[in-house]
Amino acid sequence: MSILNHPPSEVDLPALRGHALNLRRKMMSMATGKGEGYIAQGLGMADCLASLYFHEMRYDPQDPEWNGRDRFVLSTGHYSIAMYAVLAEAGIISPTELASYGLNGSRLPMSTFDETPGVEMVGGSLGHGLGQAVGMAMGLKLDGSSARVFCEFSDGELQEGSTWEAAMAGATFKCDNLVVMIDCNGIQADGPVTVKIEPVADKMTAFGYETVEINGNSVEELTTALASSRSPNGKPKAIVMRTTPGFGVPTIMARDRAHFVRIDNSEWTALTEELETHNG
Ligand SMILES: Cc1ncc(C[n+]2csc(CCOP(=O)(O)OP(=O)(O)O)c2C)c(N)n1
Ligand SMILES: [Mg+2]
Repeated sequence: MSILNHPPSEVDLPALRGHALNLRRKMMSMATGKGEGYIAQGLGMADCLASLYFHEMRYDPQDPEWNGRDRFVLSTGHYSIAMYAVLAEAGIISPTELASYGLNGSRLPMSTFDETPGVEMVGGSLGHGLGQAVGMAMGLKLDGSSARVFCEFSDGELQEGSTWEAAMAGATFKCDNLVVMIDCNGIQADGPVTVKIEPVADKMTAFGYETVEINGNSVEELTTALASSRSPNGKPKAIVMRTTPGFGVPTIMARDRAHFVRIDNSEWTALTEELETHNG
């Protein structure tokens, strides 16, 4: 059995940046011709996913159900484009399958479904990822497993009571095998986050989490934060990630309303070139 990245080796930042660029390339190609979609969030999450799947997490691409695997719980099902890109980059699904993203009958629907290999929960209804992740973390501990649970959720989901209930449970039940990664990208559906959620880091600390706040588009800061999340000290960990929607493609970064971007077929070639020029 090939077990990746355990214990994590020395950080190879250029390799991680290379993976993040590959993820962005895959996402751009999946989004091309779709006309509209969640490309901006996907591009914003690429560095986080590269750091998790190519440095921090333990899993077996040949056996995605392997019980000893670390779990990655993507709470924001609409970020599926990023999830599929990393599953292909990690060898859990085939890169050729990415062409079926969002098509009828595909295993890669626009919002995640747990029958897709490597996907841990059904997405779509927001505010449920952390509750499920806490349950997984508790179950793994009861089983005596050393596997960990990494749970992404969003700033928009910080406006949902279920997220805070789950956060309290994670601390109450001493889930030190749980790392929450909060994607604070500053937007929700129609524009900027509406209900005041700040200061996110202070709130997570008050809820019993060992918390750091970082630039979520820096693999250096991400891997440092992940390294500090490993201690089995009875506390769950929180990484507050400040990310920029569209990161890597300046024209998408400059979009005012980036939640569900509309892009003409004629624009994709230039945008894909921008990714290469900006990151090459
Ligand atoms: C429970 C629930 N309420 C509303 C929606 C509709 N919805 C889909 S995405 C979204 C935006 C939520 O904000 P965030 O998760 O921060 O997403 P971002 O805009 O950053 O992609 C909303 C309200 C939903 N999917 N689930
Ligand atoms: Mg958001």
